[in-house]
Amino acid sequence: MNPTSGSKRKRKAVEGMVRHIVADATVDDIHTHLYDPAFKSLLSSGIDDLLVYHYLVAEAFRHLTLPYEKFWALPRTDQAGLIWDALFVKHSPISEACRGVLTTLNRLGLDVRKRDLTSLRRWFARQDARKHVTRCLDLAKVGRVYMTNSPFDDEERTVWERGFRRDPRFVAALRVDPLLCSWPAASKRLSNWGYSARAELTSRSLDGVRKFLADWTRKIDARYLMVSLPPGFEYPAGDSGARLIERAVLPHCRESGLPFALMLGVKRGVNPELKLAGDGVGRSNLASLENLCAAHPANRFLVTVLSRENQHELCVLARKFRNLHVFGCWWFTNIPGIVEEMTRMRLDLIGLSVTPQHSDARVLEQLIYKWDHSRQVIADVLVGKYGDLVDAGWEPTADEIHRDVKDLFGGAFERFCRGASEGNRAQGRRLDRKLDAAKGGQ
Ligand code: RAT
Ligand code: ZN
Repeated sequence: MNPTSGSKRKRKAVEGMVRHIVADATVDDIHTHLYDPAFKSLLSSGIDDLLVYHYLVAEAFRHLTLPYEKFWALPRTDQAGLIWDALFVKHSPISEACRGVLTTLNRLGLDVRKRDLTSLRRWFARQDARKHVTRCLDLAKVGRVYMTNSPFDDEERTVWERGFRRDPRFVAALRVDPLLCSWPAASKRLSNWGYSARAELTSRSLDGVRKFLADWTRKIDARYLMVSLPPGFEYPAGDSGARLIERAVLPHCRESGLPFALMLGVKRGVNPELKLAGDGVGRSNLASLENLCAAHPANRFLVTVLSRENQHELCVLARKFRNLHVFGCWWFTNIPGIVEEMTRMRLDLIGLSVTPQHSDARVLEQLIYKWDHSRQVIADVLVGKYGDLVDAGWEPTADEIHRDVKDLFGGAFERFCRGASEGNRAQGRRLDRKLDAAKGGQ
């Protein structure tokens, strides 16, 4: 069907509205590695941190010839200098992560044409730390930043234990990877902290883990629990990870009314010499996620998957299970072509009950480019979607588009999380009584 000139005009008008609304909307960034400014140096910021971002480290080593250990032994400024030289001076910075540095500097009002690292450093050194945080959040139009908080990180734990005045823009998420991925070592740490945990997963150990999770959820006011898991993750299974999920993490989530976020498909340490930059990707077996969602209807799962090949299956699962909320284009999928493909697929299959993006920012200023670039792609996709509605005779109003974009930028996530705390506690308690009865019979 050929669009008439009237419908072409309407499409144009809708396009203008959509672009404007998406560009202006405040977003809640539901997964980052940023910290409340009270954590001081744990909140990375500045040109050297922007350059020594593990996404760029991996790219720079495509060109660098020095041994890995020599690179890591260098001071951070020298590492940054090498990356700058390899990726910005000797070659054009066209990869997504390189382009991100330029977008960021440009939006901060710096002249990137000069290619002058020293003057960039001088500019960052002059910034007032607190004001700079606000400026970056404002430029990115980010309302709330979800941190990734690990009690297993000694530096971070010390700050929580000391206590500090919270910045309400930074909210917490409790990261539990060491518990689920390296239980024997984690059990020792729990035991040193006074919890009844031993390498054998006895009822006492499980109680210790539940107590640990409850204490830390309360201490940091966690909004969800989270883990990233390798492609080989299986559920149900007899290993400690699967058992801890079933017997400690999920009961705790039901009890506290919090969702459990699963980030699936990371192969840790494919090249350990690259440190943080050495992780890879593998296709996950989403039958395990299906089993989790089906077996635990009183739990809610926030899920993102790293492999492009898993994306379609994940959307189909979300159509089957309303206790599953899909979020973000994670890490290697956070490149414009794939973000576009995934966003389109998600809107086609699950409509607006999704959170299309999170930033995964590790350096404060990255919020600016990650959200600039994502907004562009999300707007492009939405322009097409609303345009199709216009062709079908439906005229979306500005209010409706505002409402929808708000949902995509944190509203749907908020509602999903609220559902985890409201509707499911009673059902959760019933289930827990059953589990306890079963445990008693063992
Ligand atoms: O995207 C990243 O920065 C990765 O290094 C990971 O941290 C990943 O996002 C994760 O949370 O495991
Ligand atoms: Zn992350």
